[in-house]
Amino acid sequence: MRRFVAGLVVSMVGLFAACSSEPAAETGALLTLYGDIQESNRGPLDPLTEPLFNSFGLEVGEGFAVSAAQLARLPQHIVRTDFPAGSEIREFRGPLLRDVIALGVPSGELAVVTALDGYQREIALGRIQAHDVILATQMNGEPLPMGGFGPAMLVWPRQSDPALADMSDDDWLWGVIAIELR
Ligand SMILES: Nc1nc2c(c(=O)[nH]1)N[C@H]1C(S)=C(S)[C@@H](COP(=O)(O)O)O[C@H]1N2
Ligand SMILES: [Mo]
Repeated sequence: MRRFVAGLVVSMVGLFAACSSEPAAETGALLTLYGDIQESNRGPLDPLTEPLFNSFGLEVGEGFAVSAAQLARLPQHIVRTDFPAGSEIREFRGPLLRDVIALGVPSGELAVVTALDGYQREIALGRIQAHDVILATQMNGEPLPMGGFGPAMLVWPRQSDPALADMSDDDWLWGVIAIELR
């Protein structure tokens, strides 16, 4: 009995340790904000351990690493729309891009968004404020996969926001990994 109780205590401690491993997951960045931001939780780029940022020449000084858990805790929005343009309607879900960017407390007026294939777009913060563009992390109820649109994708509500009705797919970045504020 005593051995059983001891075993139970050990496994409960193990369970507690497993549960409390959340902070470690918190530090893994799904997305890195950098540039003109007033909030930071990480230091400058380490070329040896951040080869993709390094090869893209991203000038990460102080940065703000946003975890998947942090994105999931922001208010979630659903955008039903076609992507690529003209294809079937799919349901994208994730936080508003402006809420994500606000985590870093930006002071500039431009977001430079980088995807994992090196594709990059400059998007005025004014447009991000004016339109309910989301940083989607899910499509049709499933997390966005790597090799598909993952880990995250900019999705604009062009079906419901008349000002976006005719927009091209240029600013619909899939594979988003970093956003510089300028
Ligand atoms: N990461 C990433 N996102 C992207 C692109 C890209 O090359 N890389 N191309 C954009 C453009 S111009 C279009 S038309 C659509 C479809 O591009 P694709 O055929 O390269 O996916 O995705 C948009 N998002
Ligand atoms: Mo395009």
